[in-house]
Parts: sequence; structure tokens; C-alpha cells
Amino acid sequence: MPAQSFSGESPVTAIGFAELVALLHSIFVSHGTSSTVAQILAHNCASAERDGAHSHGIFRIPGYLSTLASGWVNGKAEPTVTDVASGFVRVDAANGFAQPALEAARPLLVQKARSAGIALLAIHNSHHFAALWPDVEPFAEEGLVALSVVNSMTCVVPHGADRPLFGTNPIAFAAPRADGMPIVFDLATSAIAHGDVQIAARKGELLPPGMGVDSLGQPTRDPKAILEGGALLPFGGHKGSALSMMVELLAAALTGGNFSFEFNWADHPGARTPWTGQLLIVIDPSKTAGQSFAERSQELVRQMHAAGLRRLPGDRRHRTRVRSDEQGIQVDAQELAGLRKLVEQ
Ligand code: NDP
Ligand code: PYC
Repeated sequence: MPAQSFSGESPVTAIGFAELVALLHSIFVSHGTSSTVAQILAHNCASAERDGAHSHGIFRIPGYLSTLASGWVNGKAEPTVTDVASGFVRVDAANGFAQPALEAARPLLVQKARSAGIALLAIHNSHHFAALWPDVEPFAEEGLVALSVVNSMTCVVPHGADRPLFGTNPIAFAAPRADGMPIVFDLATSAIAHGDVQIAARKGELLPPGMGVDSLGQPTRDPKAILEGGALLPFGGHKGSALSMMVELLAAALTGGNFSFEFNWADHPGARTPWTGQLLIVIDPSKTAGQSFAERSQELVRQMHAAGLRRLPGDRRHRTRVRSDEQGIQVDAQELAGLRKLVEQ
């Protein structure tokens, strides 16, 4: 690992993936999760940091810990998996995190997707505080197509409305391709993720225009004005707003989870994790007729490149992963020292 270096004013150091997972595992366990839950969250969070998905990497640890301390989430929850129908699996996350619920249901979900060609996983009573791509990318790595949606907490004004109602409600999609990493996109249906607004506020930076409004409903570029009584806007006006509405319907109404506006964490100061639901749809493309799906997706990529496209969604993340694997994950040295102290506490 290279020794500590400096990027601008901020000292940067490198840590290996396995070491970061182990550190985060210790932090989660020492703050009240089971070892199983800690391992899943640690892997998720370290993966985001490794891939340069900073809004959902180690930046999230204080939010996880204050939530655990508040009693809002059960860090030792044991999910209950129900085999509902030939293509339908349901999980009650038992007021725990969504990712352990997905892990518990994964074998049955994959088995159903491979036998029926398609299977749906409905997770409810769950908390999702992470990036969504880690939930879909592994399916594409085993040749399956996956789509997932999760709703979050009220902070987005639906297009044409006067007050916030929707969450930042991301949509993630992953598909295998013949030569190269799977095609993956993962995007908030808000103009910007809430995490990126918090990061901008912390750095004292202005946001681009069109991201949000202040407490009076006036457009603002000040992230603090958005966080303190203001709200975000959907991306793409009425189009992003319609997708956000769809996410509320699929992730909450269809799963039995809360809409983004239905939970109240006021009695749990420090709570940050949205208590909602999540939906996954997994498709086995080998059931489709004709040429292999992975060849077809490779052909699409070829044509996009021929049309002049230089960056596919997922490319930046996958490139960052290669760099992190070679040189270690670049993290702020003070932030890493802060994480190490959390274990001692
Ligand atoms: P971005 O806008 O940064 O990126 C969205 C997608 O577009 C990514 O797949 C990204 O690929 C791709 N992309 C970005 N710029 C380009 C470009 N110039 N050309 C081609 N592709 C591009 O993400 P968001 O800010 O919308 O979301 C950030 C994260 O926040 C997501 O992981 C999301 O799941 C998470 N989130 C989680 C929530 C929750 O409730 N758990 C709620 C809301 C958001 P790449 O990754 O390679 O840059
Ligand atoms: O960045 O919008 C966000 C978010 C909400 C919940 C977790 N991340």
C-alpha cells in the first residue's frame, strides 16, 4: 500500500478492500448488529467506497450508528422468507436492513428465476440506506438480468405539487454482456441524491441549478437551505416524477412496506434509515429465443461506442474499482482514523 499522500488540502491514505470490510464489520458489531448483518453491511459499504460511490460509502457510517443507537432499526433482525408463488418470494425484514433480507431470499429467488424465467422479490419492513447497484450487479455477474427499486424518506416535491412527498427513490438495473463488466445503472429519481446534498453542505459548495427549493419553495443552490426545511425536485420534471411515483407503488404498495411519507422517526432522534420496502425483479435471459442475450447486449454497447459514446453508466465505477484493487482504496486519512476510533469505543 502506498504511504499517506496529499490530495489538495486533505491527506489521503490507502486501505485494502478486505481490511476495510473487516474494520467496518467490527464497527457494526460493536454498535449492536449481529455478525451476519455486520458482514453484509460492511461489504456493501466498502464496495461503494472502493467503487468511488462516495455518497453511500464510509460517509454513511455515522448515520448507520446513530440509527442503531436510537433503537429505530433492529441490527440483529432475522428476516422471514415466504415462498408465495411460482415467481414470487416475499421477505419480512423484521425491522432490519434490506440487504440481509435480500441475502436470505437470494437462493430461492434465483432458483425461481431460473425455473420460471422470471421471479419477483418483495421486501418489506426494511431499512435501505445504501447504494442500490450492489443489490443488482451480482445477478448480472451470474448471467441474470435484475431490476430493483427502493423508496426512501419524504424530501422530494412531486412535479406540479407544493410540498415534498416522495423519497429520492432510486432505480437500479443490471444486465450481463459478453465481453466486459455487466451493464449497470443506478440512479436516484430526484435531481440529486440526498447524500450528495449532505456532502455539498459539508464542503460548503453550491449545487447546480434545478436541484431543489428552500423552505419557501423558492429555487435554491444552497444545500443547507434544502436540508433545513427545503426539499429536492425530481430529475427531468414530470418524467422523473412519474418514475418516482412508480417506485413508491412498487417498493411500498406492492411489497407491503411504508410509503416514504408513512413512517415517523421523530421519537428516535438520530434515526436516518428510511423504513420502507424494496422490490427486485430477476429474469433469466437464457429463456428468451434466439441469440444469447449477453451477445445482444454486447452488440448494443458496440453500436453505442460506434455512435461516439465514451462513457456507459457503470464505467466510472468499474474503472475506480480496478484502480482501488491495484492501489488500495483512497480514503481521507482523518476519516479513516475516525473509523478506527469507533471500534475502540
Ligand atoms: P448519479 O447521477 O451519480 O449516477 C446515476 C447513474 O448514471 C450511474 O449509473 C452512473 O454511472 C451514471 N452516470 C453518471 N454520469 C454519467 C455520464 N456522464 N455518462 C454516462 N453515465 C453516467 O447517481 P445518483 O446521484 O442519482 O445516485 C447516487 C446513489 O445514491 C445511487 O447509488 C443510489 O442507489 C443511491 N441512492 C440510494 C437511496 C436509498 O434509498 N437507498 C436513495 C437515493 C439514492 P457511474 O456509477 O459509473 O458513475
Ligand atoms: O442519498 O437520497 C439518498 C439516500 C436516501 C436514503 C439513502 N440514501
